[in-house]
Amino acid sequence: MKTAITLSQVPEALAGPFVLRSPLPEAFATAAAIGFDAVELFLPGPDFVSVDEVKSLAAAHGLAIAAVGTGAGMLRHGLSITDADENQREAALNFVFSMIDFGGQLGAPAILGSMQGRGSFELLVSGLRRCSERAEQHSVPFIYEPLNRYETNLFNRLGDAARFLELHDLKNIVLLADLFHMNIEERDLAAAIREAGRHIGHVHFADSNRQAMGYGHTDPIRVIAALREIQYSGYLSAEIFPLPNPETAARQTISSIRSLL
Ligand code: LER
Ligand code: MN
Repeated sequence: MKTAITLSQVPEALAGPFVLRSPLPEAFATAAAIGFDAVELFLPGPDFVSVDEVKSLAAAHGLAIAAVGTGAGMLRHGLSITDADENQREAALNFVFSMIDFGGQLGAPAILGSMQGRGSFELLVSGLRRCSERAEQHSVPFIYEPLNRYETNLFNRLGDAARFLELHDLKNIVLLADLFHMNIEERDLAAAIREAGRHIGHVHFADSNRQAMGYGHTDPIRVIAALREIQYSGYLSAEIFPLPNPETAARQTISSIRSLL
């Protein structure tokens, strides 16, 4: 398993669970200095920074790009891919496609989190199919993230989402196991991880209160044991609040992961 840390450049996401928020050169340097393998990028859109600039920052600091978020489409433009209005849906899909293309050039998958909205399963499956095909063009998967009940009416639990992917034969879509959402929705984090098994392609590594692992009441030993059991080899990405400050939260994440792996 590899380590990653969230890096946001979205002013509207100041209250969000993103650790590093300084300008990109400084944020990349901090992530590397603390010992992360990768950064997970949360950007305002695909034109905020060029792919070449991200590539050169990543190379200079020996970091990979773990994934790119798409939530700015919701936060900044109020878009969701399950909107009842067809024009809004298409605008949402085009935003997600643009982030898939941005990430794809970096070898990084894009994530559908809040942009799934609060719509119907029919619209979710047709939107996911189109995102999956778009990601396939870059030979990367597309990541679907079940969220807690306060953020979506769609999938709140990993096992339900895994069965949905199988039912609709969505082979290029992987699930994001966000331990914060899971702490609200799952009976047992480790059992949910084993149930979703090979479908899990990304992990948001957060304690129960969405702070760095070790600052809440999640038992990370059982979580890591379940991830090992399903032979998960992807990222443990710290999508957490920068508390008590970004550097301490980042260092706590790394020391927790080092003690677990
Ligand atoms: C995004 O990864 C996430 O977990 C959501 O809660 C953001 O709204
Ligand atoms: Mn998440």
